[in-house]
Amino acid sequence: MHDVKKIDVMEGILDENDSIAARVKETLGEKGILVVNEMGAPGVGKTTTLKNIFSRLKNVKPYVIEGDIEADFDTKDLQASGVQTLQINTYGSCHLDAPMIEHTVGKMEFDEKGILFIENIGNLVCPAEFTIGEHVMMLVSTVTEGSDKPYKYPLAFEKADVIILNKVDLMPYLDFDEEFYMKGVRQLNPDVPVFKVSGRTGEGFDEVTAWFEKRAEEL
Ligand SMILES: Nc1nc2c(ncn2[C@@H]2O[C@H](COP(=O)(O)OP(=O)(O)OP(=O)(O)O)[C@@H](O)[C@H]2O)c(=O)[nH]1
Ligand SMILES: [Mg+2]
Repeated sequence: MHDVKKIDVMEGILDENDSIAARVKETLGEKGILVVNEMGAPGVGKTTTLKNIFSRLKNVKPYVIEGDIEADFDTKDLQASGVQTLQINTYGSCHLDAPMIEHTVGKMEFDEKGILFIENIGNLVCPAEFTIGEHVMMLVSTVTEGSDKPYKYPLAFEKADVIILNKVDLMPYLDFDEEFYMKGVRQLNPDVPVFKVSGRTGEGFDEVTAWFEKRAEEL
């Protein structure tokens, strides 16, 4: 016979994560830095979304932390455009956590008020479960994923403060059912703003950028 003891470890780990996240949020908020946790499945256009926002930001300085399991293509891409970008590689973990962010933030130089965009690991499940110190949870979703995603992956849609529906330039070639998609979104998150955009044509990004500038001003 084996003695089986149940040890509730998850709760302790999540408590620790949440208290560090609260510290990150408060410290950066006091410096005038709005923290954005950008989530979305692999390839939905998270980096493309950042580039479209950055080329339109007028009064607010962008900063970036890039999360990837491996490699640093997106970081090099954003650094080339002059944006201070630091890389986190998790080498396996499917999400970023608050200790990783606090450590990386400690290496950054915030010389002006602005917005820190944290591109989370490409994944529609795990990142939604961990707060990392964000003021704003941004979900990037796309018409190429299919219109049933809010129903299948509800947590990310429920937690989002803003949803970007990307790749609308591809709508004519797909069977994306916008009404069904929006019904699913509204069931979970009645008031969340949803911006229809194309990272390819730039459509919709003036409105997205204005939304973020307003949030940064309100901080
Ligand atoms: N047609 C079209 N292609 C797009 C659009 N946005 C992004 N793409 C393409 O989609 C691919 C993935 O875009 P990324 O911005 O790298 O996506 P990501 O979510 O950052 O990807 P990971 O970081 O690997 O998870 C690239 O080939 C982009 O050029 C869009 O609005 N329309
Ligand atoms: Mg990317």
